[in-house]
Amino acid sequence: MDDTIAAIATAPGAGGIAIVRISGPQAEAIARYLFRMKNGKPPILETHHLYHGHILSPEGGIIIDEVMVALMRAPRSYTGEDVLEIHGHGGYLLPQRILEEVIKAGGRLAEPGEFTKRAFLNSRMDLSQAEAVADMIAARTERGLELAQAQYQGRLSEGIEKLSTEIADILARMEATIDFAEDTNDLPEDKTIPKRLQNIVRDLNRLAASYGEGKIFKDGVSLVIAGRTNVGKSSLLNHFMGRQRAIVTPIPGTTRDFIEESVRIHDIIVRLTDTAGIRETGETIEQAGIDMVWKRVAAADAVLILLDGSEEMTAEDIEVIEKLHGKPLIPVINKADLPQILSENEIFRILPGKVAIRISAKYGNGMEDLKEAIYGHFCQVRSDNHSSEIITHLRHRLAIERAVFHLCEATVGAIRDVSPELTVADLRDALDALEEIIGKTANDMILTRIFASFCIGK
Ligand SMILES: Nc1nc2c(ncn2[C@@H]2O[C@H](COP(=O)(O)OP(=O)(O)O)[C@@H](O)[C@H]2O)c(=O)[nH]1
Ligand SMILES: [Mg+2]
Repeated sequence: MDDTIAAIATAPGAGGIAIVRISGPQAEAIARYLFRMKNGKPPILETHHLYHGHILSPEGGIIIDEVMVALMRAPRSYTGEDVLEIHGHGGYLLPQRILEEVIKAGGRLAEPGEFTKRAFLNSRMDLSQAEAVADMIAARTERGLELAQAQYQGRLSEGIEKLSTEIADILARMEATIDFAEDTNDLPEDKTIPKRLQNIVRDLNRLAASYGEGKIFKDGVSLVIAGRTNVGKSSLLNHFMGRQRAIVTPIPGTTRDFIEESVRIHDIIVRLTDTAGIRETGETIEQAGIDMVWKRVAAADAVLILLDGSEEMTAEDIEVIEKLHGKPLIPVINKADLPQILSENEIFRILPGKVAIRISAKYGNGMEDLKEAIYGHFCQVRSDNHSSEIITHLRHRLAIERAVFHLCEATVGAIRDVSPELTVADLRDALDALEEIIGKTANDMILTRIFASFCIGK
């Protein structure tokens, strides 16, 4: 970390302002080298002040951009190092040219997430907070943002710290027992330990279980619209999009490729995929499209199975439904504007426990009900009670599950009164697992993986 990193911190493209961010020991020297005040003099930079002037190319003294610069001296900065921000005009080339000068002056191009990685390594935030920075940037729904912000503000860290402290306390007691036993052979047994361990396990299990919901809010869900040809799959996608996104014709086999678009239903993002209609076909291109449907279906969180209400169920419909066996299904009957032949009972017979929703993709009838059904499928209750803690990262869930495993072993050990040394080892492992979440024990590989998914300049 003794080099100085630099990157454009704002989104690329046309925009009012772009910021080049620099962090490291050379930050101030780079400012003094490239930046001149309006009177042509190099600046005397007070920390956390904005200065107006120019970035000049040192070789020819040519003005590259009119800018404001701010130096934030260590440790009071995002990374905990000296940080320089150059606020110039936005655009395709200007920020790039400033960055090039910064690199020539001794900076190095930052890797994705490297600023935040340094912030973590300098203890400006813990690892779960660093992850939340990326989540806040990526959030596309209010709920997703809210969860990211809570994590950034340290809510998860606090919960984990609290449970870790409890484990550490039990660990200390167990260790004392071991030492004591050596002296006197008289074990002052603590009967409350198994109960205390079970309480921790209960809290951790609750947290691990919240991942299902947390993931939905953070990453959204994928829903494939499947069905035989001509039931109205593309019409449905178009209705969701509010525009003519997919081609709709009365000719079966119109859609060959799949089309994926995101729509928002309340506070979740649903990635909808319109697919080729499933039928027997001798046509190579169409068959390739149909093969792809099954790949999409395999990866989807759920499948919306669309049927044509104006016709009897066909052998193809039944075949599609049979092939979808085991996949979470949302049955929908389309073309409700036409005289209806297909009954809900028939669906109920083939898909026990499922109630189909009747819509008209062409005219929009029943679309609100459908949205509620889709939402309800993924989030059991639409709660405005946001108080309970929710985790959104698989990494966190796996660490929690590992901690639970060791805590259960420790509990069994404590109850059966087996070797306290083994119980102590289990408690240590549980503690290690939990501390991995906040990065106290995270190794280089974990860090690399986490920060590689960040954007450059963050
Ligand atoms: N009457 C009626 N026709 C529809 C409805 N939805 C789709 N269609 C018609 O059914 C035909 C096939 O629609 P399309 O969306 O291409 O079906 P896909 O093959 O499943 O993608 C087109 O002629 C649509 O206009 C509907 O709700 N009502
Ligand atoms: Mg289609």
